[in-house]
Amino acid sequence: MKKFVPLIFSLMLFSNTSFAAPIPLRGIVEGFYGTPWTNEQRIDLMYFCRNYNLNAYIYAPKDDPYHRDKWRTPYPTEKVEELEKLVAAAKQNGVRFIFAISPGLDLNYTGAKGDEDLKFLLRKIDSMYNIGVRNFAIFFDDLKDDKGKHHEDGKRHAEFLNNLQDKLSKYYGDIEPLITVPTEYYRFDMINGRGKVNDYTEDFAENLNKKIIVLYTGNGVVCDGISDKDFQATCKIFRRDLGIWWNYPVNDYSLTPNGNRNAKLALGAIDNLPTKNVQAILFNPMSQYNLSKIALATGADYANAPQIYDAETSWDNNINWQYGRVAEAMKIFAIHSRHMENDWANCGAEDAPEFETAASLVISSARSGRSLLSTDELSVQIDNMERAADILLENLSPEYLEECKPQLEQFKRIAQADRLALKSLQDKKLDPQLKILREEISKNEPNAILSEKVALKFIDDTINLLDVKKKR
Ligand code: 14T
Repeated sequence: MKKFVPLIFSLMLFSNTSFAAPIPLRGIVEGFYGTPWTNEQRIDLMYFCRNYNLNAYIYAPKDDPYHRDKWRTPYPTEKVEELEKLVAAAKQNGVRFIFAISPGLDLNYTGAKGDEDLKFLLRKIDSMYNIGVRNFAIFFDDLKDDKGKHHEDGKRHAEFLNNLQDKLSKYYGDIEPLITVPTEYYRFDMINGRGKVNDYTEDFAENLNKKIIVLYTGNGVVCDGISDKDFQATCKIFRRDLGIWWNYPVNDYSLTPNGNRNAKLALGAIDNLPTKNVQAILFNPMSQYNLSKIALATGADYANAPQIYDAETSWDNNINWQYGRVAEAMKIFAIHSRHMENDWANCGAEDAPEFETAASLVISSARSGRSLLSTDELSVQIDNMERAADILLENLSPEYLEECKPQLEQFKRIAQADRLALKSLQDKKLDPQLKILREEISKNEPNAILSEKVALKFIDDTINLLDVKKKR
């Protein structure tokens, strides 16, 4: 004991990591396009935040007309009453309710019109102040036109925010500093190819009041992480420690040929975020409220102890807590649906790496033309998938099932086709039923995407390999 105590103290003195220092402002930004969450879900989220030691919620649904398109228009009475309940729930649970407005589409900055617009904004803020809101955010994201041209220059945005900040500090004694997102909100949009900072960002950063918290999304809009080095470099541009708007598990960009949103579920862990000097972390979730809680819980673990966070452990523990007796089934489903990628987005660990390894072994063995080796592992994986789909379809509660039924049904179809693909490879003959199953899967892809490069690919690889009609 005598030796142990000094050891602990010297460890604390000499390690450069402070023990479990949480990120000061940490929580959720409801900032996605598409169907906003319901007020009941938001109230439930406040309890979730308390349980997970999160202390911030930003109200910024892109599809709330009063947030962006009609930002000048006051909320109708029923909406105000709803928000008032939510603000009270936030307060009860130790969560800052942060009200965001995105006025950038048609905001006037100067002259009589500028004065008038400032009044509109102050009026909207005052109506929220009256129901108990003490935190506000002004967002200038997604304002560029199709040619990438800006609505406004950076200095104008900065001066507008500074002026608003001064007014709010003067009129109200108890409002916390503003939070903002500039128009150039990801690093590769702030600098040119040679690393020089663009005018908008330079002017914005140079002029913005030091009190105002700036959020950015990383090197891209949806990217695979932010290194400490990149984070520090971006902080340097803004001459302050930044906050992060993290675009995972948001899936509003997961569009399908017929234009449905939210087709792929982001059920993985938050990972690869900076370990120090982060002022704020806000996770942008999926429209699927309940299913967002896997990633959000891991995000809370990260936000509460960035230096010791371990994504895999956090993911495993949180699914155990959230899903109880169906946790193992949920893990099998979730592992096939966590990597989000399109031509401009890339985030989340690869889907089902173990399936991928097992499938590649079988495919390359089949390609070699000799007798098929090592099918056991893949066979187990396929059985597990099918069983997991059934367990979840039968046991998930209605609110959860409602958010993932198409995906679970698709998961089952894919597993069944994988089973038939494996059998075809073993028989060295394509079962004609496999192509029919594959078409069924394609038909349902508009509503449900998962395991594209893994379990789905195994079916396609098999068809390509065995389909004699395809060969010359
Ligand atoms: F404010 C920002 F930090 C931000 O991320 N803005 C939007 C956000 O509302 C949306 O949910 C998110 C993911 O789609 O990305 C931003 O919106 C975009 C960005 C794009 F590059 C929408 C389409 C894009 F092509």
